[in-house]
Amino acid sequence: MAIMTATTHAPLVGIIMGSQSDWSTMEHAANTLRDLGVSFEAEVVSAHRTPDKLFSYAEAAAGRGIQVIIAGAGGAAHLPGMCAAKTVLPVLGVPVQSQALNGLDSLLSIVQMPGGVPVGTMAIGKAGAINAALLATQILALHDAKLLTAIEAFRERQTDTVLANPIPGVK
Ligand code: RP5
Repeated sequence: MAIMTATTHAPLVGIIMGSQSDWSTMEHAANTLRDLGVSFEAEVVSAHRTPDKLFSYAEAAAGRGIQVIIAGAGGAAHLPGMCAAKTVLPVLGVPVQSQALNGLDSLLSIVQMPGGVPVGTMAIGKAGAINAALLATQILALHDAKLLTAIEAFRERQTDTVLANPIPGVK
């Protein structure tokens, strides 16, 4: 079942994750896309528990109009790599912070793809989820002036916030 967070327009970005337990990380990607005005869908698709669903999702994504896939997983995180193996859409992998090894297992599982099947690997956890959404938007913005403006405005706000609060702990 899809997590009920998808935007109403035809989704350009597909967010998938290995488990419901990944949502507390991956919702940061969803929130960032929503703030930037990017249409997306979000769904649990597990490489290990629902492998057939993963194959059908990855095979059908481009035909449904998805342009970038963000895949988050933790532990033995095969989801981004297997998804990338079944589609030529860009796949951005988000290593979810695992309890046992703090996400180092997730990071190494996702980043060490064999030559020939790339996954754009983000940072572990929340920062990675946010950056996956920003990078997906930047990819879409190559052919979408509205999204380019949204990214430029985001950067400007970010810079202004830092410059307006130069002393740590004082707002
Ligand atoms: C991975 O196993 C998921 O991506 C998740 O990060 C991890 C643990 O899943 P649960 O046992 O919490 O469902 O496949």
